[in-house]
Amino acid sequence: MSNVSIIGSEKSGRTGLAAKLGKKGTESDITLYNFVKGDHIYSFVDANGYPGSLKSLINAVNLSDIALVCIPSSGLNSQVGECIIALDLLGNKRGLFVITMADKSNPAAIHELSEKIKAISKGTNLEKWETIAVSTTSFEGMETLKERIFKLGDEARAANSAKKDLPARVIVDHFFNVTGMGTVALGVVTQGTLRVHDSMTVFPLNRLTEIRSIQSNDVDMKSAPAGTRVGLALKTVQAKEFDRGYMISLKEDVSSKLNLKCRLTKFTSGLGVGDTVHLFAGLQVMPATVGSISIADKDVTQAPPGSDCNILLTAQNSIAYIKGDRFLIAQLNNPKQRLVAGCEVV
Ligand SMILES: Nc1nc2c(ncn2[C@@H]2O[C@H](COP(=O)(O)OP(=O)(O)O)[C@@H](O)[C@H]2O)c(=O)[nH]1
Ligand SMILES: [Mg+2]
Repeated sequence: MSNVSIIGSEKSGRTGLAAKLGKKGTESDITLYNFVKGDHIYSFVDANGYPGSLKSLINAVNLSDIALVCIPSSGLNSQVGECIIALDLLGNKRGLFVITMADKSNPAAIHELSEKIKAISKGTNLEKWETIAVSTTSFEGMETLKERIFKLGDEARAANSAKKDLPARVIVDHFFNVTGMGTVALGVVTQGTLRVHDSMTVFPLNRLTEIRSIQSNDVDMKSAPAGTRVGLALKTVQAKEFDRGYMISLKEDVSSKLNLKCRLTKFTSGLGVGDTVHLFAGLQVMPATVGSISIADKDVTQAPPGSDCNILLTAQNSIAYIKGDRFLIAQLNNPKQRLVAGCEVV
């Protein structure tokens, strides 16, 4: 199984592309489209709430191993920049740039746009990503795009298979009650292998639960390895107790006070002690306040754009995480550049 986010600017053809790549499933501010190829399932996540909602973008990216960054053939804009920064700060993703609506352009203009994409992604984690031009009306490029996605899918599966013996951990994106079945949570196994009858805990709720059944793409499974999008029937927890981003895991740290090692983007206006920000941790998002900042072990009141610093952040509520998780800090009211920093818990 491979999870692929479809992101990019508004009206860049994201939803049109998603609908050509898979069959529509669960729908909210992120919409899922599934495609079965032989033994493998591809689950596409359309960040349809973006750019209005930054959360839609970050959730889609955090639910996937592969990202498709859509750029209309008419050209680049600041939203493409924001998507590149988000992927760079989160690190560790595979992906492609997809020039959409190629039917409305010409080869020379498309070549020029791919050069511009190369230039703006230089120095980021995305600098080696390939660019493919497609059209969902003339179908040009669609077969090449699929081939490249399947190749990245093979790489992502190999990477996930190296995580299958870690403790099982599921990130939850949707939850509801099903008559006769009880509480159902949808999400992705991010590490380990989840098995039917496993005793797990829902964090940060701290509630013991048992996995009654596991489904993937409507098929019952006895176990689900890292990288699988699953639907889980759960004991002893109600759907209304869930929130998006809750983790079904053996052990998580749960805290509202976080010591973070951060890298600020070059494009933010900076971060100051006392600033109110939004913390994105997995699919969890909440307001938080910057308590203190230090640069090279020296306390400061401001961290400038592009700097590395350590900050103490107090979030409004407890969040669930483990060491090594990557967070994002954003200022949602900043009209120019919402993303501030990428962080790791220390
Ligand atoms: N000519 C042409 N139009 C397209 C293509 N893909 C999408 N569109 C149109 O562009 C508009 C925006 O597409 P949509 O998929 O909703 O963009 P989104 O906002 O990124 O999800 C719609 O009117 C689509 O019909 C394409 O490949 N060629
Ligand atoms: Mg859309």
